[in-house]
Amino acid sequence: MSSRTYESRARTHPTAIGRTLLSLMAAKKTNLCVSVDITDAATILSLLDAVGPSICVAKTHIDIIPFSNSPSSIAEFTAALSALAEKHNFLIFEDRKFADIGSTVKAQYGGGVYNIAKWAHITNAHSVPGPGIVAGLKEVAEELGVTRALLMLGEMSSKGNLGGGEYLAKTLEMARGDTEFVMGFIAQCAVDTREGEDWIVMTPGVDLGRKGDGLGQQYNTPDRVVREKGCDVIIVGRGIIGAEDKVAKAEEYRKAGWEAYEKRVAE
Ligand code: BMP
Repeated sequence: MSSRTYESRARTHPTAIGRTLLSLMAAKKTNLCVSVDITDAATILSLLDAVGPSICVAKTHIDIIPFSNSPSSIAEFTAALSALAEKHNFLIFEDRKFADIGSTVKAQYGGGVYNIAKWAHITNAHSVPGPGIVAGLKEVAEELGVTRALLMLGEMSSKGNLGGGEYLAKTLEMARGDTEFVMGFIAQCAVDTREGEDWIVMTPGVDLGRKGDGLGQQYNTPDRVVREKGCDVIIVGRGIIGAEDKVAKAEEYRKAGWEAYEKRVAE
């Protein structure tokens, strides 16, 4: 696990998006990614405008939004989302979990109805299909001339998932094939790092109170995942979006995540 500060890693991270992310985390003192798993587009936008100062990343599942209310078009929503990211200095992560061959993910990432590559700085992919998935996604970013980064799913938070261990080790090997595009992992712990490597680990399954959700989700505290397990970014969904005072709750998670990080680099 890294005892280096986000600031120092921001200067040397091999991916451009990684450098941007680590640097804004240090500037805003936040390692909190809010997962806006909400089906109403306008509610997502107003929530992000309110919690924007507390977060480093906004994670979306754009395919859960029916776009039946205002904003009623995907383009209008993604433009407003991008404007909020600019205004509050956070990055957008579309949690698409690509899982197909290179040629198919190219079409899914670059086109379709969502045009994910046009507005999401970060997306993620399963390693099951092999390295062609990384190459396919990267080609989209290159063809569009945009700076993008990928997280590989190495281990999930849910009970009984097949990740971790050998699977994570093989995913890490795959990530090593493109250190300029793959910025890190979705995982529950820091990954084995060779001299000169730096992987950003973003971790879902974080809650300050609950242990699970009855559908397999498993939660750990910010202290456990950041200080003890060496993860870099906490991903919190229902812990924030389900709270009465979402702004106060986001601040509570930001503080908990930041304190855990400060302890880790001091240890
Ligand atoms: P919540 O904090 O409400 O449990 O939400 C977690 C979010 O993170 C969901 O959007 C889910 O899709 C995502 N996620 C996860 O929970 N576990 C993983 O291993 C990977 C995920 O992307």
